[in-house]
Amino acid sequence: MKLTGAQILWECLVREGVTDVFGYPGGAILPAYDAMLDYPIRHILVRHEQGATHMADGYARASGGVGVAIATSGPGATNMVTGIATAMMDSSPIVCITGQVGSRLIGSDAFQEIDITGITLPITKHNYLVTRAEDVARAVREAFVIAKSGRPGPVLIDITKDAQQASCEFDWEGAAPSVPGWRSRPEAPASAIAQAVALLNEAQRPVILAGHGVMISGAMEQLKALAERGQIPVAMTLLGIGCLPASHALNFGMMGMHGEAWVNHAIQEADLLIAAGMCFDDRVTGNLKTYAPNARKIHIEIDPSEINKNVPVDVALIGDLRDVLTRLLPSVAEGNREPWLRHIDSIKGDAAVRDIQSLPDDGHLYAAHVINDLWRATRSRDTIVVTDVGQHQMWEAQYYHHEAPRSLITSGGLGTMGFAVPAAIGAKRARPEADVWAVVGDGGFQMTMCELATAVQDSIDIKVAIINNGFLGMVRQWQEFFYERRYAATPLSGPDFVKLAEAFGIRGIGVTKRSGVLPAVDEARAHAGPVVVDFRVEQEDTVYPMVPAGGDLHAMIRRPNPIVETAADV
Ligand SMILES: Cc1cc2nc3c(=O)[nH]c(=O)nc-3n(C[C@H](O)[C@H](O)[C@H](O)COP(=O)(O)OP(=O)(O)OC[C@H]3O[C@@H](n4cnc5c(N)ncnc54)[C@H](O)[C@@H]3O)c2cc1C
Ligand SMILES: Cc1ncc(C[n+]2csc(CCOP(=O)(O)OP(=O)(O)O)c2C)c(N)n1
Ligand SMILES: [Mg+2]
Repeated sequence: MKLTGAQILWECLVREGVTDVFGYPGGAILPAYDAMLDYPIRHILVRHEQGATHMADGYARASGGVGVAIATSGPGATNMVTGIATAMMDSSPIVCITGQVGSRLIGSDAFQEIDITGITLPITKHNYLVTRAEDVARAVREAFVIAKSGRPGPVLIDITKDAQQASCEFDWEGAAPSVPGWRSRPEAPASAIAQAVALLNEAQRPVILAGHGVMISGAMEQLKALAERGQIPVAMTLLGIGCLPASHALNFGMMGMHGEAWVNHAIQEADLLIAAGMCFDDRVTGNLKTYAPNARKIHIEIDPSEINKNVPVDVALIGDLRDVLTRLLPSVAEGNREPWLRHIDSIKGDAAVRDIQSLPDDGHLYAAHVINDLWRATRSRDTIVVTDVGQHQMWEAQYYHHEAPRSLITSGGLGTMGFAVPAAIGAKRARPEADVWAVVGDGGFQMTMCELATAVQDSIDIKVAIINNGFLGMVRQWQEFFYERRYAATPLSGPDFVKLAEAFGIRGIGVTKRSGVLPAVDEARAHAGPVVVDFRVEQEDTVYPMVPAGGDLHAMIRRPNPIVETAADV
């Protein structure tokens, strides 16, 4: 069967199971757009190509599949860079397709010619420049294998205009992927498993550090079984949240810079850390020289380059987490670690009184209260929260208690402001039956709020909670602690978000009091179609605890007790 390169592209995408593509057209990708009309593909027209990549990313993270974004050459392609880097840092499988100028023009600085494979080389797992129709099918098939396999990540396929236009014989079988090494999943040797089991069984004060890899590998049951059999407390990274239900007795909460104080203390006092699908990010370890000084370390990880990268470990189990845990579990002895669990409970100490939740309603609206009430109002439903980056992101992690895997989607590694609204759109397309909330700061919202028009045009029913503190809050917090409250370029104005929502043709709700939070969430949920809720919160509230960057994990800045800082106090 003879097809054009453009037809082959869609033929292959459909065969890969793709139903939704997020994109924006232009000259160099026009042949592909023209051919698209003949295929069962839902194209979601974004307002900026960065949005397309975040939507593909949100789609991938919500579904566990691969998200697809498409753009034209030149500025279309360069606008994708931030979203590709975001996906790379968080191991999210997306395939980005870009048009390129005609192959004979390459290197001539042609109109909208840019070397996007060169630009994205360090931020993709792999990329392709396809200059012949004959090579389209193989590139697409390989791209899906590479994006999904091993440690997932983004792949870019740049297709010249003439390769899209030319015709050739379409041969799906003949284009079977030949990616050296992709079939060989690393497998931890039995001797290493035995070593790990020995460490586990003799440990008195073990802590499991559960990360994003638990979700990627689908090892939630195995992780729970390990924790329960060994009676081992589980701490999570930001990206690991949801891998064990928040209500599980052995789930102790988030670790790291804004993690729970008792979790960080437990890590520092532990005699064994079992790192499961997490990469010892600097937000997690703080000062490496003083990190978990008494602990032996087991690292279960699919990417060998992560082993000993930041934290030297005693036993490395390189392989898929679910496989490794399945092999390990039968030899793990039933643990009785009552004294250790009680000890961690005891170091919770004054955390409760320092918790902003414990303070009486003083008429101010705190972001933590908003998030906690959002959780209360949505917990009984299948809800995905997609956050942006900043203080609100940390409060979400602390005060929204996630029970299900993939129910929190957030940009951790790159920390990309502007992520939430488009990623929420992608998540909603992947899981239409779920309620999807974007929790976003007033800064990040203003970076990609144009995508509200996408939600309207394509009837994508997301709810947006703006945590509006009139500041680039997280940067303001750093200025408060480390720059003597010199607020350089962090006070932030914005439009009237309620009126803005109305201008987009969607429901806008403003909230200034705690008593207004639950009714607003209920109203938003009951409304069919996108809603923006503008929560006007305390301007100078601070995320506690905080480990200063590079500081010792146990030396956290704690919320002064008993206090709440308000703008009126300072
Ligand atoms: C403002 C801000 C503050 C932050 N504060 C914190 C904080 O306080 N605490 C915190 O935890 N994070 C925090 N983060 C996030 C932090 O920067 C990292 O993104 C996060 O800690 C990474 O989590 P992870 O290692 O679980 O995930 P990833 O970085 O996604 O790593 C996952 C690991 O799992 C491995 N893996 C993938 N698939 C498999 C498999 N099948 N089997 C085995 N292994 C696999 C991967 O190779 C990778 O090494 C913050 C981010 C921001 C923006
Ligand atoms: C694209 C981008 N630019 C800059 C930053 C640095 N940064 C991190 S948090 C933050 C402030 C975010 O402000 P806002 O969106 O209002 O959220 P808040 O912290 O107030 O909750 C900034 C500027 C970033 N993470 N991403
Ligand atoms: Mg803000």
